[in-house]
Amino acid sequence: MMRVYQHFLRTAETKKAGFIVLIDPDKVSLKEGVQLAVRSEQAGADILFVGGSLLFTNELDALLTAIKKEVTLPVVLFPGGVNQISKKADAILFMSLISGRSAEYLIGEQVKGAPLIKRAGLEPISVGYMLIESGRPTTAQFMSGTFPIPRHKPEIAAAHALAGEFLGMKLIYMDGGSGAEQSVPERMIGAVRKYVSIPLIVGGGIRTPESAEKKVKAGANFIVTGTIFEQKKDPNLMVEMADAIHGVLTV
Ligand code: 1GP
Repeated sequence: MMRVYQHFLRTAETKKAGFIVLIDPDKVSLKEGVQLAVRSEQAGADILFVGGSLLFTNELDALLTAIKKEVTLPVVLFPGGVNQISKKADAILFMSLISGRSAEYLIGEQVKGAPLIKRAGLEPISVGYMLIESGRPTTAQFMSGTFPIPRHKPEIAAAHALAGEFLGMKLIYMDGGSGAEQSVPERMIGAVRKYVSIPLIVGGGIRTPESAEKKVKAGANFIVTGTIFEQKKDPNLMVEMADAIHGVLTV
């Protein structure tokens, strides 16, 4: 039971922090997606996320099957909506967009998705998902029609995260959005960390090992990176990122 969630907890306990690589099926070909997954495992990543705000491709099942064949890392769906459920993954982030006030993204999509997840036999992991202001508007903000939490208001973020924990959510995910201009401020991560005891995932616009390390030092338990590894195929960067997140580097 809750096998993948246990992996999250174990990683948060035994490593300084966990390294998650996000693969967006719309941004890579099937072959590139598999290569990225293999590179991630070799570099020392702990978990793979697969998903995005939209889904143009019809190859989600095929991509997941191909990735599962090549790597042993847990593969977790990070869905932009109910159209991104596949039984080929190991688990799914069952997210509620708690930073917004859109009934559809707070509970509507979840009601549509729950029976599909049950039928697929996927492990749902309850996540309080928070969009954080990050410069230019991101796809996630536009698609959900919600305001992100202002980046200079750490106390608003802390209150939302605490509400998520009190509602029984298992993880909090603070996201600047894919390709964010500015990543989630360390001051805000610190404020949230001070109040919540569940693991904290931080992603969006993290491009360097130094930046990842700062987020970990501020209190992030998991760092998610996607865009940078679609753009830069440099295997060293991925290893350096993993080392920084796992506490091997001292920046
Ligand atoms: C987006 O947190 C993820 O939802 C990853 O963001 O693609 O900017 O690394 P990047």
